[in-house]
Amino acid sequence: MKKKVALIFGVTGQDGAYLSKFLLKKRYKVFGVKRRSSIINTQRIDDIYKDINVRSDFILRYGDLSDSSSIIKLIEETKPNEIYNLAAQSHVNVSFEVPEYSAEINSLGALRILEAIKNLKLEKKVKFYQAGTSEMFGKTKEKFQSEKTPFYPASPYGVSKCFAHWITINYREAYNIFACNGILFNHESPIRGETFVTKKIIQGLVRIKKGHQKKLFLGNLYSKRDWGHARDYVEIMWKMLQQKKPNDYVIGTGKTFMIKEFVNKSAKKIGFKIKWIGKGINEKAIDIENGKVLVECKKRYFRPVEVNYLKANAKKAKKLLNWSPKTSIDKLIDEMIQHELENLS
Ligand code: NAP
Ligand code: F7E
Repeated sequence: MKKKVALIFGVTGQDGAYLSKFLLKKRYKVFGVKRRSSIINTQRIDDIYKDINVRSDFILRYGDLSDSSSIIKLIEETKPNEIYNLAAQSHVNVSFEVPEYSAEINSLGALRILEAIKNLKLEKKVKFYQAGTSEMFGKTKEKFQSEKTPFYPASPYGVSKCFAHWITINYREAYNIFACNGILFNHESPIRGETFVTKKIIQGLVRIKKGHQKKLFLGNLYSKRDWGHARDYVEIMWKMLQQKKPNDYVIGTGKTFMIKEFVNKSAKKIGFKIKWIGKGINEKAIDIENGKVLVECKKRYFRPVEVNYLKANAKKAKKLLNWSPKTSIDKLIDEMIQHELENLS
């Protein structure tokens, strides 16, 4: 039987790596799109090449979401059954620094792929997944956020993803494209980017424990996030595209924790006994055993506007896709700590 073909934009990212492995296990042929970088940045997917069972089905191609010609060429040449748009300038705080670029890639990038799908005379109907985000809910006041919760984005990143969300729906309705939005809440893993808070906390605390770092600097300790595992979340991206009809789904655990609670849980597991002192920017975590400061706050890690509270209502995905997350926050932290210990250089 002929293998299904998937085209993944953003293959070098956290989700791109997990999704590639997931699809290769399902016997897909996977084309991954990477952008040119001045240094090789394929660490997250290098292990695929070591696996002789799958590496012949994994092909990397150059492309960029700012470049329509590369997108059109890639779709024409690879003839995918499924396209996953995971590519983005995905850092919320950085989006305040590079707002125009964030919109260019996150909003217009999605539009460029949809335009290519619409205009190309493809032999088979291609299915499209758009990586939406809980950041679109932003300053919401709702206790749980579902597909019905109005968006109130609070960063250029969040706003840019709202455009991508609505243009995906618009092209589905206008041109009958099989296009789905996954509205995914935060999902983490051992291969999460180092500047996202979970990875930063665990990497920092492990390095302090082993004498490779002195302190960890953080921003707002009081925002709350609904954290799941990326491995569980890529499965649902695929599942959305296996349904009879395209649809949009909220994906999250339905549990929420403060950044400070994440620090407390991680510190305990790494073997620290800590106490918090001070308030606001002067708040600090102290190692009770030796009195040293472990965590301090720094102004530069606070955002101009904060998303204070996110908690998913993923009942639609549970009902229609029979999906629920497999990994608890404790298991996620354990896995991330284990990875840091193994990779401490
Ligand atoms: P990530 O680790 O930051 O990966 C982003 C990917 O996009 C990387 O492969 C990056 O390439 C690529 N990329 C950036 N700019 C590009 C461009 N101009 N052209 C082509 N590729 C480009 O993000 P992630 O955590 O895997 O998230 C995947 C997607 O889901 C993103 O769209 C993100 O916004 C969205 N999302 C993430 C979460 C989450 O909690 N992780 C939640 C909801 C939604 P480089 O490696 O070269 O930088
Ligand atoms: O911040 C606070 C920060 O950068 C989480 C992206 O994948 O998930 C991610 O966006 C919280 C925020 O993730 C630091 O203020 C405190 O309240 O890990 P983060 P994010 O902004 O929620 C969504 C769903 C996406 O779609 C995005 O692509 O932690 N925080 N101190 C800090 N955050 C960072 N990064 N660094 C700190 O030092």
